Amino acid sequence: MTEFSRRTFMMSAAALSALAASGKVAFAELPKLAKKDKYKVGFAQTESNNPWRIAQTNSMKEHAEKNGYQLVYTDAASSAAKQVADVNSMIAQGVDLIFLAPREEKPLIPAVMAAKKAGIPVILLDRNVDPSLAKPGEDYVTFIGSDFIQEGQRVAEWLAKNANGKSKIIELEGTTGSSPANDRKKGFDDAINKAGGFTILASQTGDFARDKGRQVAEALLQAHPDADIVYAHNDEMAIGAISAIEAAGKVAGKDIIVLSIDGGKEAVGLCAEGKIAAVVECNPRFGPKAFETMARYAKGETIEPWVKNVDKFYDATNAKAELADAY
Ligand code: GYE
Repeated sequence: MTEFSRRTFMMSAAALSALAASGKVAFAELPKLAKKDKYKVGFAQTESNNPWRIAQTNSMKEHAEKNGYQLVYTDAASSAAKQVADVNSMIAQGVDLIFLAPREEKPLIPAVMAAKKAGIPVILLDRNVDPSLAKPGEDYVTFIGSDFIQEGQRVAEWLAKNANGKSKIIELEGTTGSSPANDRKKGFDDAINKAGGFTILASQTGDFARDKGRQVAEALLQAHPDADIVYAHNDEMAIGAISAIEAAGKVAGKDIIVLSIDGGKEAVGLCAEGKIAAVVECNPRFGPKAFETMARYAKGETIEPWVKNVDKFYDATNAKAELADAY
């Protein structure tokens, strides 16, 4: 070793260990994806307890098949711990790339990092991870999904224009610690506070699930009999809330305005019937974009940090006409 290269080596070794000690730097680069005709691809799903998830899974399976790729599919059955184990098993099976729908923002970080360490690129689908703990372009390729803050904002802005004197809100939050629950709350709450004249009486998680949403809505409607608006972070909880509203002897769409996000067929149908006032779509058909993004990455393209999905909006003005196209 020349004196110069020896010094450079020692300096960089010292600098690297200092950075490592600070915990701020990951050593490995974002894994690349080799060009192949056929791939073995993982899709780590969170759960299958609602039409949105089922539509997403079907879309992924359909497009894997179209490409002739082998799909290793797992269902974490609503457990972040199982989802981490699912990703580890995909790594052990030597998949070429992992599509991951991280159930919660923080608990799935170890899975993202384990794949990176194993040299397997990860594309996040539909939910994000904590941006302070893992980054697109460094730790995973990109996040494909909707703008959840904007979804919450769109609901709030619609409400500010169409509340007709109603003002007391019960909010049913999605899965605690998930990016759509965090962001749909932030987008809505900030916009509703900005609009002024509204009160959020209570805000509680219904875990994105129909029956949990029904139970929580029932308890909150009892505790707050003056509530006249229910904002649910997804269709399943909105539909659960309608059962709770009817059980309380009230009429959804008349006594209580119900607002939702997802835009599945059942909810758009309820919107056409007037029981749900407005729904922001959250498009679950990920297959085309997921596999197209993967192909771009395999070609060596630098992928933008966020591949955004575009969402529709349904209310009384278009729900009937749009019903046939809703998933
Ligand atoms: O709104 C919900 C699902 O992560 C965007 O998760 C997704 C959400 C969707 O369970 O219905």
